[in-house]
Order: sequence, then C-alpha cells, then structure tokens
Amino acid sequence: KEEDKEDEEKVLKSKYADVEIPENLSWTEFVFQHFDEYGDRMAIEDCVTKRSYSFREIKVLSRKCASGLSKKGFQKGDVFALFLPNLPEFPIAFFGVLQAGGVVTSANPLFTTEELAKQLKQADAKWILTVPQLVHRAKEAMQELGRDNVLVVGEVDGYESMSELLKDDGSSVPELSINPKEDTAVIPFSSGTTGHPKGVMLTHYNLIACGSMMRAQGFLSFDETTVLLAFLPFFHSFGMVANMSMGLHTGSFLVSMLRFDKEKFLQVLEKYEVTHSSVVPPVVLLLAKHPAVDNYDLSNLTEITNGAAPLGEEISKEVMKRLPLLSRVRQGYGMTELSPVCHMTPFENNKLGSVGMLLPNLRCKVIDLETGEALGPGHDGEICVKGPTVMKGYLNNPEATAQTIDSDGWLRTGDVGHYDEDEHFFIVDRVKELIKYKGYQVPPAELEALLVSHPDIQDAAVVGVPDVEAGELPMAFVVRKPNAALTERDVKTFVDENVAPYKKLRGGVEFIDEIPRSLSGKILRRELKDRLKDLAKT
Ligand code: 4UU
Repeated sequence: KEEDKEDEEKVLKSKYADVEIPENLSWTEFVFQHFDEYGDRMAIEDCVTKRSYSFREIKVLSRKCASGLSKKGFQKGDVFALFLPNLPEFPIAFFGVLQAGGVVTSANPLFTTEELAKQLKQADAKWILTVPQLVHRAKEAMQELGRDNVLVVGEVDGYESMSELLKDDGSSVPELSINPKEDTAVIPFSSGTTGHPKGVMLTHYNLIACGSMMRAQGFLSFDETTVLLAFLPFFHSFGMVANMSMGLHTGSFLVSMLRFDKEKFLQVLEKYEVTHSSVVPPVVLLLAKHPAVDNYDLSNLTEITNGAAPLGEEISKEVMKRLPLLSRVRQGYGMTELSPVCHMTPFENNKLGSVGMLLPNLRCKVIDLETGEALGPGHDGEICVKGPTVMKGYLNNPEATAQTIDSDGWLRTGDVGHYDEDEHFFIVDRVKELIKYKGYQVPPAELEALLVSHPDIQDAAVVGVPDVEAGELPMAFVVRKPNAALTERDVKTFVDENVAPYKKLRGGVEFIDEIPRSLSGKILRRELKDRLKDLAKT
C-alpha cells in the first residue's frame, strides 16, 4: 500500500539496497567500534605543533574526560559547549562529553561574544571548553547565563585546564542507558530555511544512520590506508560527522589543521602524503587555478570531496586536468538538519557537476515550487528528504520544526534542483533565505536584526550576491531614517564591529526608499536580487 502511494506521488527511493542501522549503540560506541584493532596507530595529528593521539589514547583519554566531568557533577542530558578550532583534542572532548551522558553543542570559534552567548543561552550550556585565545569571550558569554564553568585546552591563570581532567583515573564513567532514537547527542546550530540560527537536535541514531549509509557501497571511501587532511571545521556538521567521526571510525589518519592557509595547505598535502580531503568550493578553485600548486608533489592525493556549497562542472574538470593523479572529484550534499548528508557521488560513474545519488534508506522528492506537486526527472523543484537521518527537531522551537518537517516526515531543504534519468542529482538554486560564504552559514535575519538596531536605520534586507571565489557575498539594502546622514562605510563598520568576520557585508550596501515586502510582511528577496542584476547592467 505504502509503496503504491509512493509510486503515485513520484517519490524516489534510493537505488541502493537499504543498509542495516544498529539500533542499540551510542554514537561513541559506533565510532569507536574498531578502535581496539587500530590500537596504537596514530589517529590524529596537528600539522603545526605535531601534537598527536593514537586510537588507543583517544579511547582512554575520552573515558578519563567523561569520568572527570562526572566527578564535577556533570549529568546525563547536560549540554557542553565546544568553542574550539580543529585541535587534536577536539575528538577527545567531544566523545568524552558523550560518554558522560552529555550533549555537545559546537560553536564557531570565530564568533563574537554576543554570537556565542546567544547559542549558549539557547542550548542552556552548563560548561564550555575553549582555547587560551578565546577564554575571555567564553567567560563573558557564560556569565550571561550566570555560569562560570570554563575549561581550557592549554594553560591560563585562573582557569582549569583540560589536561587536569585527563589525569583522572577514569573510575567514574557513568553507567549510561542511552536511548539512541530519543537521546540527543549533538546540537549544532543552523538557520535552516528561514530566520535565526536554531539548535539542531541530532540523536545518536540519526548520526549512526548517517554513518552507516555513508559507508554503504563505497560512498565514503576512507579506510585504514587513508590520510585525511581535516581542515573543515569540526564544529560544523560536515567536519564533525564526515571527517572527525567517520575518519576515526574507518581508521583513517587525520591531519588536523587549525587555520586554513593556502601555502600551509599545499605543504601539508605534500608532506603528509595526504590521500583524501573534504573541501569547499574556494579550495577546489585554489587547486584548479593557483600557480603555487605546481610547486608541490600532490601525487598521493587521490580524492577530494566537495560539500557545503555548489561546485560547477567546469571547475571540477579543470582540477581533474591539473592533478592527473586525482582520479576523483566527488561531492556530498547535505544539511545540518540531515545529520548531515543525503546525497553523495557514487564511487564509480560520477557525473561532474552533480551532487550524486540518494543514499540508501532515504526517500526523496522534488516538488514544484508553486503547486507542491512531485516532479519527474529533468524538472527543477524543491528537494525534500525523508528517512532515519532527519533531525529530531529544532531545540525548543516546535513552530520552526513544523515548518521544516511536515506531518509525513518530509524535510524541506530549501534547495532547488533536479535529477536526471540515472538519478544523479543537480542543485541549481536555493529558495531559502540562507547565504553561504565559503560554505559558512550567514543567516540574513540575523544581519537584518542587527542593522535595524542602528539608530539611523529604518529597515533593512540582506541577500547574497554571486561571487566566483566565495560563492556568495552578503549585501544589504538599507532604508535610512529621515534626515540620517548614514554612509555605506558607516553601515559596514557597524556590522564589522558586531559579527564574525565571515558575515561582513562584503557584497556592499545599497540605499533604497523601501524594502519590498509581501502582504504578510515577508521580504521579497527575489525582487531585491533582480534589482541587483539590473544595477549590475547599468
Ligand atoms: C550545493 O553544508 C552543510 C552540510 C554539508 C555536507 C555535509 C556532509 C556536505 C557533504 C557531507 O558529506 O550543512 P549546512 O546546514 O551548513 O548547509 C546546508 C546547505 C544546503 O541546504 C545547500 O544549500 O548547504 C548547501 N549545500 C550544497 N549546495 C550543501 N552541500 C552542497 C553541495 N552543493 N554539494
């Protein structure tokens, strides 16, 4: 019956047979499944400091971390914030918190104090772990919640160091009964299709489902011979799940990189004989075009996987031509709310420019933007996904959850695309508000709220302008208050002072008389984008 209904509704089932998803494991148990076999092999090394940990050490130290946290009164369900760059200690803390029964919320280390405080408040974080450079921000933000539980990786006077925690004897790891389908493991933040950043509740089962599906059919090709350059931020779903967790799960050697730097990136690829790297479009562009690439031996690099933002066919071809040993330019397509990946290019027969095929265990439909009717191959519409990786919901926000996941369990991605006769998917546009700058989320609603808090600004709307390198640049339409002598520079300075650097108005500021809105008060972003095209022509 269900199947007939699905046929009728043009629901696409994955071409791949369903995989078995373990139902009785925690995310840590799943990720650590083969750690005893990997033993003393190196699991992760920082490419600058060379600080490194073996699989055995990660297992032992994360247990000590869990035990130490329990002794401090940390309890099941408590939220622990990681405000960290990609350090080799990140997975130790991450899996330590989970083994203490906690929930990890991960924050962008570029955040201002205010941005951080917003997330900590929403997530009700009991603790935060950070680095010495960010300790003041972490402390101030926690103070807004009336808490002062700040731990540091490294030594700062007056703060407790994580290394103290790791001296614990490991005797107090709590006996947990995790209910994998109910219990939230992580709460990364995403603005989804509209509005401000929201906590995305991903359960242990959501993550295990995603990991199991990625491992099917060689979608994720990592194994014990893989050297993975892990520079994509671990706080973001792509880096957290596809690199940190699945890299460790498969016994890969992770080379972690704190800060992305062109020369360093190329040096590390050569020196560590890196075989795999997950990337975002600006990095593919670098590999395709930058003259310095010729100075390095990148012959070990056999695969790069793009995600988080669209990658064109041309640039994929260019990079294939330039790095002859790079046999595969692959893609993953996903969304934080999908734990996070729903489509990946198959190991063989990948079509350049495509984000790949639907992973096993998932259903997908492409719906007409006006009528909501499901469309067949070759027609663009909004991509909707259903299956075991759909998030539990947005934290404390049933309205936003209901707007995103319908009563039949379909999650609306806000992305526009189609599939071809072979069921390869292509993303062509985005109908949601979200702007992506180099793969980073820039929620317009957040910048708009900031702009209208300025005494000289009456109204504002933020959209993304296309950019070859970054994908999109945030740009603002601003309505000045009567007689206000506000300049573009004033607006930009105001924004710069209040947001993380990747949210800056690099696309510029345009003053207009009125922000076009629908009858229900929604900003007509399409109209503004069209206006930009007209401006570009004149
Ligand atoms: C065009 O970006 C992500 C997650 C990406 C990811 C994760 C695991 C990719 C591969 C992988 O293995 O999450 P968010 O929530 O930050 O942003 C989601 C949005 C999507 O809705 C879409 O608009 O980012 C965009 N996006 C892409 N667009 C993500 N991947 C792609 C892609 N092509 N390959």
